[in-house]
Amino acid sequence: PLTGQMRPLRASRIQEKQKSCGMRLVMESALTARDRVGVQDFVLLENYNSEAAFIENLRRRFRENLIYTYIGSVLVSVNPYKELEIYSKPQMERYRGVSFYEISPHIYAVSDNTYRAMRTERKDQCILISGESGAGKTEASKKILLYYAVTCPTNDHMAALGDRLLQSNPVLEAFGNAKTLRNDNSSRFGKYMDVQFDFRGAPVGGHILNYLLEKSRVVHQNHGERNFHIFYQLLDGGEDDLLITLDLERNPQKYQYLVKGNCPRLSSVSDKNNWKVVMKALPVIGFTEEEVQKLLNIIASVLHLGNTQFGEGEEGETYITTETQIHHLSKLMGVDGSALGEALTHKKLTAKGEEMISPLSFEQALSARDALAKAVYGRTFTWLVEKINQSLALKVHSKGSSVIGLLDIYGFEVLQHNSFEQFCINYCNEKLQQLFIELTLRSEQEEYETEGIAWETVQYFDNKIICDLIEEKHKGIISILDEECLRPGETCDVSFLEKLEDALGGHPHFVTHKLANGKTRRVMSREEFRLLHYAGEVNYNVNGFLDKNNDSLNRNLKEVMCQSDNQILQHCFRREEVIDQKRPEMAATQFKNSLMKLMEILMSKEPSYVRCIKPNDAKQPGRFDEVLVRHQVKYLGLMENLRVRRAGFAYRRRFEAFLQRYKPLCPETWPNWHGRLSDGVSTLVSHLGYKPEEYKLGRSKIFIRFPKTLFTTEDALEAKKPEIGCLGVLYM
Ligand code: AOV
Ligand code: MG
Repeated sequence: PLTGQMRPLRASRIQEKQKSCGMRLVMESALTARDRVGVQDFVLLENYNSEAAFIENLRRRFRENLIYTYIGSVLVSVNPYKELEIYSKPQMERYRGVSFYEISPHIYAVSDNTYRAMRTERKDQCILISGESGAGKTEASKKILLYYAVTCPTNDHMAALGDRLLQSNPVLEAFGNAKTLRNDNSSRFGKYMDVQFDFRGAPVGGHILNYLLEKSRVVHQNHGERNFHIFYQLLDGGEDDLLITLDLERNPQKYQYLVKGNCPRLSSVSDKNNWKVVMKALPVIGFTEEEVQKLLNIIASVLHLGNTQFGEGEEGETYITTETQIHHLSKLMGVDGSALGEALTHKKLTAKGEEMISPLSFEQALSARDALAKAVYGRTFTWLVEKINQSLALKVHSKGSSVIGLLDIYGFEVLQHNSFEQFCINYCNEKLQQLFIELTLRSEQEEYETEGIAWETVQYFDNKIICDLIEEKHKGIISILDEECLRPGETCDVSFLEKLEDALGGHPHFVTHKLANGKTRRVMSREEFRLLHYAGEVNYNVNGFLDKNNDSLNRNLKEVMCQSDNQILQHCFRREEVIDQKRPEMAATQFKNSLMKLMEILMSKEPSYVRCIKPNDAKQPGRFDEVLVRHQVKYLGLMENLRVRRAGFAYRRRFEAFLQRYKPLCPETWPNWHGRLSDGVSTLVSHLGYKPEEYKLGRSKIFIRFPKTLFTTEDALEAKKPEIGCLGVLYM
């Protein structure tokens, strides 16, 4: 029970702490402060089984701009959709070397704890950031990187590395992010970045793995969406002279590849400013002037390709109606114009050892043109990542180095019209959720085991069944898709759907218009299948699945491209590829294999989690849409996460830390305890009157079952040593 004397004391501590956190003053007593701002760690919620209490806690904190809350060591983050004054350098300093529980939750705390774990345990770490599109993953990953670049010691000859790490972001975002309906700066590729540290803890190298760029965006955008940022940046920010050499006009509406979404400008970002940022960043990462020029030539070529139009002759032959575009293309891509024109309207076949040229239909020519644009852009993006990797590569081999990996992928998304890309993106999110389930449950279980504490199982939804549905050999959706792509004869998207129905009809997570009794489900189109993902139901339209999975480019187009005198294109289109007749892996299988490798990488490291939540669909500050948040809390498995964490014990601390903090409360442990640590803790808690059911001693940690026990102890400490006690912090 709180005495009259203690209350104001505690409130003053809170005020002080809040002042130092730059937060608003709380004038009322501590209890109201807690009512107002909730608890900083969900394990301290009295009613931890209640979803309503969970959401109420999030809501209260969100209202007070406290966007971060823990579930044990997992950080839950709610996108504020406004700039908060919590990311400054002094804030970074506050988090350096400070333990989780001593200070309010923050992305910097996760960054710092991960860094210290890497240093002290000498084990590679990774930070996995998940959440749906627009929830704040990319922003979180940038803040982590910034924290390391600013706070870590620098290695003299590597001083510029932090800079290069940071500068790689705007470049990759310009080429790999775009405005979607969900997010004005949506990542359209997956990114895993390793930061390497030397034995002194200085960042000395980096490496990026990129995953499946959404290339289809180059040639088509849904209404209200844009192409990749770089196109608009170039048109808006490029100097007049530059645009003249690229034969470009400033108005994006002039370009077919930019008008589909009818959304040339963004209110939230300035393309012109971002152009400057990108142009400044490129040389920092080591791009030569010539490389930048070649890169921009390619970007301009893509726009010119989009404006290349075809006509249909009387005998069904296709010809190019925009010769000027071919002229521009020939100049910018450094290829032979007539060969390019020929390759855009004809295809080369080899039949019985003989080469034959056959004309393309109008439709085929359009899709050959789009395929070229996608290939050129996609491969240039890969080149860009390689180039950045060269610049970040570990220059001197350093002994005893360790790694922190950062994963920032595209979030789960459900659009009006979902296609192959959404299928891949959502599959990727399933895999990540699977990893979360395995690792959080496993590590929790392991902790109880190593500490010798009895454990109760918690029920949770395991999404392995959905992962299998998608990726299983021979039976999964990807296998069936590949088979259909390779099957000779007439295959089409609809025949693929039929194959899916035959193989997967009746699967609990797979639905089509066909009902089990042979009737049809009216609400579903005959071109769709629905997957019941962990995060919700998504209808996928099969149109384009085969083409996108095949991802092929006519051979004669490849031939033209590999003769280019643009070094980047030479690098992207290799002669060997034309000679080699072996079919490369299909897109979905490639993606699946790269995800498997990623899972292996992540499993070999010690994970930390950031779970991002999107508070509203309007991208607006201050709006907390409870229905939307509840849905995310549910599918992210946060309640289960909390239950697992609490399945016994709300709170745990290493003996030495516990003793150090509370030893003033017991004459036998104050000022110093000289015996075994566990005996010290034992002595201390029996003096405090802990009942046997309230706590357990493991091998190296004390586990406390109820938050109340800890609160009472903190109160006692506060009363005795107001300068030490900082329970207020537990409430923030
Ligand atoms: P995402 O990475 O999770 O979506 P972002 O990190 O791009 O989402 O966040 C979307 C937008 O929300 C940003 O552009 C910011 O305007 C705002 N935002 C996010 N986090 C913060 C923060 N901590 N402080 C202020 N504003 C923030 V996606 O890549 O679409 O899956 O695919
Ligand atoms: Mg993102």
